[in-house]
Amino acid sequence: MKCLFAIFALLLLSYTSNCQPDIKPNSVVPSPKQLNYQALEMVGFVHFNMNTFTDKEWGYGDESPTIFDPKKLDCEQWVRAAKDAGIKELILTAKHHDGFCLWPSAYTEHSIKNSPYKNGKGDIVKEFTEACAKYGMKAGLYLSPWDRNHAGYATPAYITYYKNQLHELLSNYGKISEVWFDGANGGDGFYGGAKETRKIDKSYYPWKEIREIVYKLQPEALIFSDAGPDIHWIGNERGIAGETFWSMLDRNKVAVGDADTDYLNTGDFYGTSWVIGQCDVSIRPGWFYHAKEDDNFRTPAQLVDLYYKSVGRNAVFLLNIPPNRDGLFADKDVAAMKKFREILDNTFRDNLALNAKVTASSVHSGSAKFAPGNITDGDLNSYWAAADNKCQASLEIAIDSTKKFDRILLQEPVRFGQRIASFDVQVMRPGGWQTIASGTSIGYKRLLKITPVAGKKVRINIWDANNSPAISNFGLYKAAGGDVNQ
Ligand code: FUL
Repeated sequence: MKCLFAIFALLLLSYTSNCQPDIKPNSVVPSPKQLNYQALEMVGFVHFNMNTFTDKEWGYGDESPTIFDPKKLDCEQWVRAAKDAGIKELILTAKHHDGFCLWPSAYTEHSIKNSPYKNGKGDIVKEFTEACAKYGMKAGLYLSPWDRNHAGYATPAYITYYKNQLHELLSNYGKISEVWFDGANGGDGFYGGAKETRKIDKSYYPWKEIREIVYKLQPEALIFSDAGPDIHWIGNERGIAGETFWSMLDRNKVAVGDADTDYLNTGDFYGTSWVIGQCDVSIRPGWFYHAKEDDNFRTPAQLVDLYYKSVGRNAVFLLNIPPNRDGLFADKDVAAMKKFREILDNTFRDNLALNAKVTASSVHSGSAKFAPGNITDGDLNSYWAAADNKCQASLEIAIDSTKKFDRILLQEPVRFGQRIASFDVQVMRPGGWQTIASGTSIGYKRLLKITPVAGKKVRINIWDANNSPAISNFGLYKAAGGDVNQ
């Protein structure tokens, strides 16, 4: 009987807490597709095109298609290596600034159809998207707005051409998850033989119409550019987000190819649109493969550090791996990526705070739905929230005093907006509370590196927030070998 009563009470409690409305969201929140994208954490870039064969970073546009011939091209090798590194989406340079197209576009002769690759019958965009589909990898495409080959560049004719190419790419290759619009634009080039400098101004590209094409043909795709609207550049090509990073931006303050890099690097606490920050960086010095850089790639430890400085600061990590002239990722790059993932997995395998008891200075409506213990239950969907009128609160987490930790993880339930603006973390030492870390923004994920410490309680103090604070996940970890403080 007693048992039946307990079961009934539990059911009632879970029913009433499920019925409880969520906390009031901020006025700026992510779209469902942005929420999913942020949770990918890590995406990959594949810079592979004419430059791979000319040893350049920016081709002039007069390169002959006859030199494009990757003899062992295997897009599945790229996808498998990316998957092993924890990459969830790959973005291919279908066309870079030199204008050469990796698919047999109907609108130009400057493409793979005039190359020796598969006797002109090849289509690398097709091979790439099929390989992605086979392994459950999302596929994205980079279609450079700047085209140093096209005779009509800087005139309306090129805009028509560009839109036609977008139509081809977004209609014929299945689901495309991201379209990447680069900001580099206008300058000297071949331009159909004119060999001159062509400048364009901000009004040249009809961005609104271009975005409409993307959303019409691929409604679930996200658009990247300096100005979003879904994902924005982080303001440097080193893969590093600002120590403080807001997922909000004032989109009136940014434009493709003309944005304040400091602004992009921190986002905007007062921003009126949700735009995810994306940290792009190459595993090698160049974006494209150069044999002379074969011994100059980022070490696993450096890649792990970049993960802390991108994902660990509320942004998404975009790592470029350039295939070589055979059309394959270099073995050394693959090994470094694999080791990188191993180190991360080892560090974040055991959460010392998992299932720990938690108390809070304030709990929204006193309901179990917002219970402090939700931050250590291992479920990203459940969350603790303070009462509506509070912008400050603290939580105490009981932990095993014998175990040292040196990594702290905090996550906000960002579907309600990014709220916390200042916090610190303390540990109970024999002499009292000792502050071990402090920070500003949290967002989707905040990772903190500290010197190893142990204690029987940890306290999170939230000092400032733009709405009642909420946390969905908290973790304490011990760094694995290769995960170093830098
Ligand atoms: C830049 C381009 O100019 C580089 O070549 C590279 O594609 C990088 C990811 O974006 O703006």
